[in-house]
Amino acid sequence: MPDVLALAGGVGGAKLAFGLASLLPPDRLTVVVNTGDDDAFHGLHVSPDIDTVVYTLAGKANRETGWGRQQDTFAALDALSELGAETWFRLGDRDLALHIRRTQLLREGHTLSEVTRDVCQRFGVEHAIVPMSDNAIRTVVETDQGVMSFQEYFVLHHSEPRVRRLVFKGIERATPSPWFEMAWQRADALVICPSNPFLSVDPILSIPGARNALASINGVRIAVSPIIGGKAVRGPAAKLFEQLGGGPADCVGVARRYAGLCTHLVIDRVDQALAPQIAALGIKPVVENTLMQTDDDRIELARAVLAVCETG
Ligand code: FO1
Repeated sequence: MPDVLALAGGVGGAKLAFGLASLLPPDRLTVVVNTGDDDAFHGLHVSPDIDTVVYTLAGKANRETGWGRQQDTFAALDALSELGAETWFRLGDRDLALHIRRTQLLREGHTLSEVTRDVCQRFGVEHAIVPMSDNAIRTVVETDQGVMSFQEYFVLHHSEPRVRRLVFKGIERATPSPWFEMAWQRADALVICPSNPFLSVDPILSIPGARNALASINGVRIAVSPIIGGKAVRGPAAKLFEQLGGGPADCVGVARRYAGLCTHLVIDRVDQALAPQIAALGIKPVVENTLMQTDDDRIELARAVLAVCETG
């Protein structure tokens, strides 16, 4: 059984992480999560991608949105709105409890890695879900409508502004979290979940030393394309290919971004005709159903990914 290091962003990443966690024992999987989307709301530290992965693995995620907790209520947010606070970022009551607790523990001097580990234990998640770094790294989006935080771009402005550049503020001085570094030293397979290559995966790869260390993992290094039939399952990944000069939004564009890092790329059956172009980039295409609508879909895709990890 391979020792897997998986890279994940929010909803798409969490779905494959769920599949991997269903098949691998806890000591064989580390999920390293993007924290570039982290932000402060109402004085609280919110880590949306970590929470999405934790809630999903804990069986607590809102299945309609993919983020936030199932059956949450919004009484606190309504009360905040009454008091004049901005409430475009929808934090449910139960979700808020996590941000209050996280903020309190961070203020007491604990690292984000330690807080995340504690939360996982309390939610009964045995697999390691770790932040990419314990340093503050913030994705700043430079657009035709001004410079904004990632959540302002994504939630407040619905990813509508045209993106000119992404800046991962704080990345130059950031170090990988201790569990990320341990995982890349130990892993014999790398799995890049179907997360946004620009907004979710690139921050992780941009931590000094990370991309080279991951490229040195001696084994299969496999990504799953988040682009199916030229469209992103969710979010702005497709338009970012066009806006940030990555060529057309298709799985070949995804392969180009991971060339030199990945040995394999899983593409959807609808993209089968593009397989030769991926092979021409030196990446082995693997054709599967990649749309994860049910828990069974998540597990089946994870099974296919792990089969490649074992056989190469
Ligand atoms: N996404 C939205 O589209 N609208 C929201 O109001 C929103 C609130 C929210 C609260 C907590 C949380 O953990 C995630 C939340 N998200 C929301 C999702 C979040 O913006 C994205 O998942 C990412 O950061 C991109 O991966």
